[in-house]
Amino acid sequence: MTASAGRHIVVLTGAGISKESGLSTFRDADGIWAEVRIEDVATPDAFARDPAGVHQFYNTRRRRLAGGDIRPNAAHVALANLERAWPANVTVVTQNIDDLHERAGSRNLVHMHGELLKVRCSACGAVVPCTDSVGTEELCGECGTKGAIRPHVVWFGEMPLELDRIDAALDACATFVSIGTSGNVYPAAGFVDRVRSRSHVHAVELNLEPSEGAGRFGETVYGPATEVVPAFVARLLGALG
Ligand code: BJW
Repeated sequence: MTASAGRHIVVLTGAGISKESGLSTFRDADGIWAEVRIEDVATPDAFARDPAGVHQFYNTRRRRLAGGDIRPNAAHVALANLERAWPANVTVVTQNIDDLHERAGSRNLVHMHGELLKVRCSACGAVVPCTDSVGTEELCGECGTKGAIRPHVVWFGEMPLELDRIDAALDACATFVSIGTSGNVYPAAGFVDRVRSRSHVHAVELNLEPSEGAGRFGETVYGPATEVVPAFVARLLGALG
C-alpha cells in the first residue's frame, strides 16, 4: 500500500536526519553516548547531582547550534515541502532538540523531547528562548527564582511533551514515516506498533541502516537522509499527479 492524496501523514524524526547537517547522533559509534554517559547528563538525578556539569553539556551544544554553521539539509527541506504541498495534514514529530525542521519551513511540528534553544524555570514553569550559556545561579526573568533554570529538554524518566497531540495525529494518519531513529527510546519507538494496530496504515522506515524495529515496517529504504528523504517525498508528491 502507498500513501494517497487526502490522507494524513505523520513523520517521526530522530538524530539521523540532522547528522548530515553536522550534529551528532546518540548511539552510533561516533555518537554522543560514546563520549558521555546518559546517567551523567540526561536524567533528572544527574541535574540534581551536578547542575553545572549538565548545563555545560547543553551550553556547548546550544552555542554550536546557534552559532550559524549548522543548517537544515535536503531532508529537512523535503519534509517542509511535503507539508506545503500535501493535500492533507503532515505532522512532523521530532525527537530532536535542534531547530532544523522549523528553519527548513516545517510548521506542523512537535518537539517531543524539548528544544535546545529554550530553557525552563522549574519553579514557575516559564519556557523562554535561549541561545547562549546558562549557569547554576541564573535568575528566572518571570518569577525571579534563582538557580531554577534548566534546559527545556526531556531526560530519561521524564514525560515527553505534547503526547495528546501526538496520539491524535497517530490515530488519524494513513501513513507513518520514521526517519533517522534507532528505535531504542520509548514511547517514540512504540509509535509504529500503535499505527500498525490499524491495518490500513502504511508504515515506512527511512534510515541509514535497519533500526531495532525494522521488521515492524511495511516498507523500508536505507541510505543517507539527504538522499532517501527527498526521493521518498518526490515519489509521494509525484503520485498526486
Ligand atoms: C542516519 C544517518 C543519516 C545516522 N541518515 N539516518 C524499559 C523498557 C521500555 C522503556 C523503558 C525502559 N526503561 C525505561 C524506559 C523509558 C525510557 C526508555 O525508552 N529507555 C530506553 C533506553 C529503554 N524512556 C523515557 O524515559 C522517556 N519518557 C518516558 O518513557 O516517560 C514515561 C511515559 C509513560 C507512558 C507514556 C509515555 C511516557 C523519555 C526519553 C527521553 C530521551 N531523551 C533523549 C535526550 C534529549 C535531550 C538531548 O538531546 O540531550 O532524547 S535520549 C536521546 O535518544 C535523545 C533522542 O531524541 C533519543 C532517540 O535517539 P535517536 O534520535 O533515535 O538517535 P540514535 O542515535 O539512537 O539513532 C540515530 C539513527 O540515525 C541510527 O539508526 C542511525 O543508523 C541513523 N543515521 N546517520 C539517516 N545520515
